[in-house]
Amino acid sequence: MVMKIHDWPTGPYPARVRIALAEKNLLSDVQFVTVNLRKGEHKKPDFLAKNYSGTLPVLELDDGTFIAECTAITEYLDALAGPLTLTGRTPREKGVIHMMSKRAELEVLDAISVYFHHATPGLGPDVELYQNAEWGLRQRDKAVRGMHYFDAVLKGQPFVAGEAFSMADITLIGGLIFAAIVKLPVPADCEALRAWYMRMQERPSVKYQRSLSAPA
Ligand code: GTS
Repeated sequence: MVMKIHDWPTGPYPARVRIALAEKNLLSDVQFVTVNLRKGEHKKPDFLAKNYSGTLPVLELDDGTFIAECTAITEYLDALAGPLTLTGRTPREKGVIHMMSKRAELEVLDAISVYFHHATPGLGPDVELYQNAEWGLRQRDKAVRGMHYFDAVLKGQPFVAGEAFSMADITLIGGLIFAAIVKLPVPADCEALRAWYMRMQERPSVKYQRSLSAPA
């Protein structure tokens, strides 16, 4: 079975799927196909036919099914190569992991993405056809508040969703990868968040992802 990942190698969202693939030992089962974001290839009809939202990454199965959205892709990969190590085994684990991952998206990763697209040059004038800098700056401030929230969470537990590494950690790692790209520092007083991120960087899956990284 060969799966394809439509991908932008240095992007923070694709990073989430690369980390999940490495965690599940599935890297040798996928073929990466680069879609050039800076050239706007993700907004062209060819690609929109694969993912209506015009975003990366997208997983393509060998039966022609396309799965977009990092959370959905991670859930698929986790179920494909069990045991379920990323998305929870019990109903309680599943609920908490999904909630915390969504919160990491809403409060940090997606907020930084809006900041990038609206209040910085983003992907350049050919791709960024509408920008609203005020909205972008508000989202940057939201992301900083989100970092403080996760700092408080991580003062009380070792991982974002509790006692074990999960998809929620991967999502927040994506947020901090994006923060580094846009040069938004993790506040100095977020000591628990910083310590958690240092620990995350010791994981082989994150080391592998970092070995690919260069500014997006
Ligand atoms: N909700 C989507 C997901 O979780 O997969 C968001 C995906 C997303 O925004 N991906 C970025 C994208 O396609 C890729 S990257 O910024 O991480 O490289 N951005 C292009 C755009 O025009 O929004």
